[in-house]
Amino acid sequence: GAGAEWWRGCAIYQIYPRSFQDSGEDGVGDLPGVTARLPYVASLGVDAIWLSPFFMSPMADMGYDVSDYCAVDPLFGTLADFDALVAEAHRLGMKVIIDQVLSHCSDQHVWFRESRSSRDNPKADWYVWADPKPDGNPPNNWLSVFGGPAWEWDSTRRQYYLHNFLASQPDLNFHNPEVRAALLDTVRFWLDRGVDGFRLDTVNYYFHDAALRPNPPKAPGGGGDVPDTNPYGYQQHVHDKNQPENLGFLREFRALLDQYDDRAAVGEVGDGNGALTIVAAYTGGGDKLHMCYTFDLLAPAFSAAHVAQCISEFESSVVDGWVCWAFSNHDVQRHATRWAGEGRTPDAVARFSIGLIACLRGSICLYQGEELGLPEADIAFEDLRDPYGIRFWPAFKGRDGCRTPMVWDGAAPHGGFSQARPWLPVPPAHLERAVDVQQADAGSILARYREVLSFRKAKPALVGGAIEIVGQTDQVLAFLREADGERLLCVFNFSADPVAWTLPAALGPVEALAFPGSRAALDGDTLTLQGLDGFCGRVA
Ligand code: TEU
Repeated sequence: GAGAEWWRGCAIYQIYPRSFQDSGEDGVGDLPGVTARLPYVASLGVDAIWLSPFFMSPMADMGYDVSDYCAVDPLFGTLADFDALVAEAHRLGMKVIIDQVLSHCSDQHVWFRESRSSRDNPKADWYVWADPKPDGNPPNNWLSVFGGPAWEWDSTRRQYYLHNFLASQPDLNFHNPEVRAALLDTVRFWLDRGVDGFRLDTVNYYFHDAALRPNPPKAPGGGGDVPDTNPYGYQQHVHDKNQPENLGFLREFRALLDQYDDRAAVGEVGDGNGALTIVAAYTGGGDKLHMCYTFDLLAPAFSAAHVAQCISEFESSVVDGWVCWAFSNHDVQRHATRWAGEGRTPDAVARFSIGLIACLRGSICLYQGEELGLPEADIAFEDLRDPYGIRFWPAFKGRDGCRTPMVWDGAAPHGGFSQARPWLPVPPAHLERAVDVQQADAGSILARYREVLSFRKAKPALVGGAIEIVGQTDQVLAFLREADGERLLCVFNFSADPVAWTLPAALGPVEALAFPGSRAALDGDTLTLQGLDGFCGRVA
């Protein structure tokens, strides 16, 4: 309600519009399709949806290359369709968070067309242009996340421009106040249309070092601050991201949001070690972002020690900031597959992980299809659409394996996603996990998601309480959550084998709660957990 910090501890459901529901016949999902499925989303018990980009775009990076920030791409519908979507979400009691890709835009945006037309046009300085070195090479050694140098030669201006992602995604020059004002105008456009919040794409890349100092090198696998996935080289990203000026812009951005009631923003901090300390900086003080997420739990690491480290790193660096945890999204392998192995099945991982994320301190982001326990799809090279995957196949197969369409009806063609051949194929193995199949089964993964989310929502200690780690072994992580005088003990067994764990004596008596799906047994001070089991109990 008004004034309440709805974002603190909320559950966000990420929708990738291209793959949610096609209401037309082109095999691509769209906004009316999303609207038609919102009652299902609300039935999960989430508080908000995050819509991946639906803006005008040549779709070189599936919409993360925006050519008009204030228009809906015809592939997805119209502004009227968007308004209808927001109205329906609000009717169902859900907030709407949209994706703002402010760091870069498409090379087809009119701003960039003008900027590249000459060295002295009014927008000449809206992007990051630099002269070549005397030998013709790029001005420095910065690398693009998507491979190769972060500089592209432009033969008209006879200069290079910066792109941290595709060459068709030129980086906007945040040092120019006109650029910042123009971007904030686009944010205002959507605020006025009634959106409740924003997911800020690559928020750590907004500013660059104006002196263009080279990044220091890093040995492959040699540690350093950023584990670099760029097969073209390794470097520490010191001067091309996380610049101190970012904080000033985030304050400008927040001041705009605060002119409206109850709006919130979540930033994407794609970084290596230390990302959670950046989250602390970007969310502390109450005058910047409300929350951020990192890739710490979107990574392959799956262990009690890793989750404990993430909790500790965040809790020790953060005074008053807030984190949003995610196990899956449209950029990484689905976690049911990523964390399977060593006796862990994808199904068991899915059931375990919703319990775990529901008990973590922070808001939580769920990615469409994870509530069905969807495994990563195996996409043939000929079917790939992600430019990142096409470039690096087979060393890196790209991000299409997590972007295949939702499966609604196990008996319908393409799982009920579309009448037409979908833009990415629906894996046959996904059909038996379709929504209609799981709705009919009280013991399904989908049912588990609903039960766990409802369990969490009813417990202020889980939604917003403090956290303290009280036990950690090779297999087990135990922590306390506390709010309003209620203390909850949460214990998780990350191994596929049963394990007995002794409650700390200092805790006192604990009463087991009906934590959905738990197979744990508490006997005196001994808690026996089955493989990939969770427990939640009330401390007297
Ligand atoms: O992602 C930024 C980002 O950090 C990812 O590129 C990540 O490193 C990679 O996907 C891991 O495999 C955001 C969007 O989420 C992504 O979809 C876009 O491609 C990217 O920005 C560029 O806009």
